[in-house]
Amino acid sequence: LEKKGKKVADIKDVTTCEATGRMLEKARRDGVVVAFDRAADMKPCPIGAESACCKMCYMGPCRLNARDPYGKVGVCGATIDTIQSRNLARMVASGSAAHNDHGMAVLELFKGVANGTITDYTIKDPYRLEALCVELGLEIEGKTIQEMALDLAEELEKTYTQTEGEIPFMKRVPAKTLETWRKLDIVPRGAMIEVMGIMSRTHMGCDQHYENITKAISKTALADGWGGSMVATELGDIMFGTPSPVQADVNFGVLKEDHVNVIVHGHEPNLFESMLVSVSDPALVQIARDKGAKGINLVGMCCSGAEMMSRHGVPHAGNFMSTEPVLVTGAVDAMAVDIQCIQQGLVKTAECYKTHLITTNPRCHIEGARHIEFEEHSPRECTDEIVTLAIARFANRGVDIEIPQIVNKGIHGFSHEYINYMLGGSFRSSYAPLNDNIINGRIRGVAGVVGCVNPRVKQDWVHVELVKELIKNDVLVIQTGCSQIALAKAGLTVPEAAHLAGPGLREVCEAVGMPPILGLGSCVDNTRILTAATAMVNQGGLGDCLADLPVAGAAPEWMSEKAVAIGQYFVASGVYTVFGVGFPTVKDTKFHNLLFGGLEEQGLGKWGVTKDPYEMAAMMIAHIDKKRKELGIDK
Ligand code: SF4
Ligand code: MSK
Repeated sequence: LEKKGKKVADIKDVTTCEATGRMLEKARRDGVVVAFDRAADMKPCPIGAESACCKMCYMGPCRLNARDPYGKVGVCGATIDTIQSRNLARMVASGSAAHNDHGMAVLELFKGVANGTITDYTIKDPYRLEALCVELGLEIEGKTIQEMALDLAEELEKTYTQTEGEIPFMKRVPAKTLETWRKLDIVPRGAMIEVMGIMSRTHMGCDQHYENITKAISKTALADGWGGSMVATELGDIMFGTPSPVQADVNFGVLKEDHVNVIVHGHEPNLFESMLVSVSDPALVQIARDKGAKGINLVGMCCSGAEMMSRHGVPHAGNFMSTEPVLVTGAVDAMAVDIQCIQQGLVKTAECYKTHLITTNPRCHIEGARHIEFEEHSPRECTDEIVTLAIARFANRGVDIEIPQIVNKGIHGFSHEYINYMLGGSFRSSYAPLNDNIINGRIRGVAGVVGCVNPRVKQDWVHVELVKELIKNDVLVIQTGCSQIALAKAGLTVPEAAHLAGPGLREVCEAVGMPPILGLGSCVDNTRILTAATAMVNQGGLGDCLADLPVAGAAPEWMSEKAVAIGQYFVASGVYTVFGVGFPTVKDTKFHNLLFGGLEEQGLGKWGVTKDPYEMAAMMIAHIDKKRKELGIDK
């Protein structure tokens, strides 16, 4: 790039991940360009960054002036508030659609397992199945596991297809929160109709009142968090097992030069579960050995990696921004991808290092990548073929291998059920219960720190600094997705990290033997945070709705539309949610003020934004303290 007069990333400014940094240096030497370099060469459009442009029709695109937002309107007369609310609505629709599409695929898989047409997966947690049936009001008396599963599948399908009424998981929502949603008319009917509704109302010349559009935004986001994502988490646990704490290795050092290395990257657990079976197949292992390998090494990345690490302790190589640099090691024999957060740039990087990049999902083909379709009725056909390709590449690598020998050990897999159990079986029992510890002030509050990494900020740095600051101030941190991996790489997902916590939190962590940072799984598993928060309300002593809780959320390095949908479902659920990097609105406009304050006045949560991790922590802690004061537990 430099030779062509283009800007390149200064490595020390773009990542705090040492392994990623070393591979960026190698990429330079090898003449390979990755996303950090493309970001340095691609200045974000300042008008788009603040969502002051509209391309909803071809009378435009229309650009407004973010410095004088009310000085101009679009050709049709659309104001800045209409334009930005429509834009955000479409981001939420896309993010919610992505999670719901994923959740629907998990439901289809579950149906196949229940009716016996899919035989490669089973129901691993029948107790969880039964408990969920009871929670959703389904009759279980005298029913077999299969009958319960079929009833549950039929009920949960409404999450997507229902066109009137309320989605099934509204039965989980605390009564007062649900009452607020009903009053505001933001209870989702079904994901499909809510996503369709957004696409329809944001068409040129339709909904042009930012307040009405904001209602649709909340509804569609809630159809994600309490809808498709929640279904994916619950059914994933029923089929593949509910996570409980497990030790796992994280970082590039999990790759092994003398093994065939297979990486799975994406979001769907079924590809990964079947790959786990393929890499353990004695026949395939023998072929690998015959080719000179010591074995086959399966490693995860991004969110399906976080899910498998949390559930089974499968090693994890790194988060989203490390997916290209990991290929620069030359040690990856195959990278199998499914859906979401798969950068197209992987194709070229994989080509440079002769790695097989294989797409597996009908919804995600990439030009230049080999496609081997994954089919649930015969999943091993796909995963065995990928392993076979990886073995062949191992036998014939022909590239320099350089693996940064960095491995961080950590404890992951804190499902909400386990947090409940770990803290005393009930949040208000006498042994270190979470609610009691919040009420007595040892734990100041709870923060969900989640979300992506983004080359517009230094990789992992905002996550790590924010979390350190929170735990130092006695705030228990729960995590998912790429953020969880950032903290794991910083070595903080271990009980010994309690020494970095404030005195109260440290005491609780030491009594229970837990880290001050609890990793829950993938970004879809943010629903575990909603469920844990619901349990806190139900166990009493901390108010009677989610908005009363001394909790806050953050996505310090967000980048995806899914992150916006997640942020909005937390805000609509009553949680103060702070984004780093930036936020796609123009400050001090009516729409911005509604999101950043008005929604809270309606009984929901609100948004916040800052790039600075210390300011972010201060904002979250101030909110937690405000809630403690309102609850009368600030002494
Ligand atoms: Fe411009 Fe209105 Fe068309 Fe948007 S909908 S591009 S503001 S004319
Ligand atoms: S993968 S959405 S970069 S968390 Fe879920 Fe990571 Fe964000 Fe993708």
